[in-house]
Amino acid sequence: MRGRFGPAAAAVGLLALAGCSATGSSGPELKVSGAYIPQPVLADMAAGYFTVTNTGGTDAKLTSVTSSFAGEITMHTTKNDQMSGVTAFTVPAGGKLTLSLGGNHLMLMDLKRKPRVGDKVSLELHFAKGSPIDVRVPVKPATYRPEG
Ligand SMILES: [Cu+2]
Repeated sequence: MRGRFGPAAAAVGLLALAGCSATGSSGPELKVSGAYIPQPVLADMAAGYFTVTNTGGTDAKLTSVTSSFAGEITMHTTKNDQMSGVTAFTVPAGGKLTLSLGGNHLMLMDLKRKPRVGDKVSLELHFAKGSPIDVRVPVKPATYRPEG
């Protein structure tokens, strides 16, 4: 584990670029931003939110998220106030995938310990094609709401 980033780096904009485009430039170009985990009420379960922007010319598919911090991470969508698991999220070409409060989200289960404000949790985003993207996700107060 690396040391903590300073306060400036903790401010949302966690950027991670997809692996070098060895497969050509027409593929998905992905960027992850605004990632955060609200400090959970329960010790062994938390939600996760972020945005994936795709500036490439091909749709990308987020197929799973893993972390050494959580025994299991599932992807959920919310419809009519009911959440249900999904096997993949699409990041449309020229568009974005948004995971946000009340909508799409991650569920992190079997946590190694209770995340506290200021912690950073490493998530690995796996896509149908290309290299996984590593994101260092800050834990925010439960009342935190991202701008915009
Ligand atoms: Cu859920």
